[in-house]
Amino acid sequence: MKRSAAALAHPNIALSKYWGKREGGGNVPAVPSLSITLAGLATTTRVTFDDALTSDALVLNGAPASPLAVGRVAELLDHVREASGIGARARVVSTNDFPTASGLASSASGFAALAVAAVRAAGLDWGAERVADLARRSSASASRSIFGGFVELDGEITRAVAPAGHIDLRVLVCVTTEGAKSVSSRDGMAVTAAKSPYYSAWLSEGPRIHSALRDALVRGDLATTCALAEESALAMHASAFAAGIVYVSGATLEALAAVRELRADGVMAYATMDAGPHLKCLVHARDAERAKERLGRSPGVLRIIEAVAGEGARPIDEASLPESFRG
Ligand code: 2P0
Repeated sequence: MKRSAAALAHPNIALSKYWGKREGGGNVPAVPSLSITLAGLATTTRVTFDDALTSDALVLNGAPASPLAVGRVAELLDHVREASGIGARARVVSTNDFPTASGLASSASGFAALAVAAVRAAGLDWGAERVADLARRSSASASRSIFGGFVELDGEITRAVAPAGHIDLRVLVCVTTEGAKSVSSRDGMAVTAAKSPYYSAWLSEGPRIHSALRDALVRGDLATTCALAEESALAMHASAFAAGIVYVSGATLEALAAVRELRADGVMAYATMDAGPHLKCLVHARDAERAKERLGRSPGVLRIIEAVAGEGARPIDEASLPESFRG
């Protein structure tokens, strides 16, 4: 017997950052975070539980995935099997319509789409909070992609804070390399927690910045929200830096200088960076063209992807999928 479902999810970018995990397991973040779910870019995933399979299988962007990736997917599927009583292994086919090395976390949209598709394929009637909790266990940032607009992850709880149209924010992703990142977020945060003399400072600063940012966002204060986002990113990177974890490159710092130049010229532009060298410029929609022009001239910026807030992860009609998702 076969049971299948498909889902689509968008990546998200944290304005206040998650960096570090609580002790005790369960992949619970040590600090709260708040992100923007992006429109336009998407992961599409189909899950088929099939009694004929002897093990879980994963095809990622058209090719069989590594054993490590299959293991992480199998872990999420195990939670779904346990909750539903389904014993069958599953075939998972997943495709990103954006380049994996674009600096947009594909694990966030990937595990969000997987969670929605797996829960539906298993026939479980779960609300978004429960699906987000399932996604969080595999990759904490993925829980935020379950919801649209502006989304908070606080401990084990993920919730929508404001809808996509709440503020007129544009995110300019300045792609600085086409290669994969050198240290995963998971490893980077573990090393930071173990070795950084500033990790304890991050654990007290992160939540303070987060709560001020959340308040600014809720009252629609775009400038303060973006200023605090830059503060959060720099504090996170400073704590990692002190443990020898360096995600920025020369191109990132050149782009950061360009963002500050824009600001000196009166443009409300701020920067954020994640576990890789790509800088994301946060800017009001009216200044997006001017910021793109300036950042496009920054040495090492290969191209710029302009993104706006979008919807949360959702089931899609399997009949609309191309042939490559069948089998
Ligand atoms: C975030 N980042 O809040 C932070 C800020 C990057 C920097 O990639 O170990 O991939 O799977 O829970 O969700 C979050 O790391 O880490 C992340 P795991 P995840 O977006």
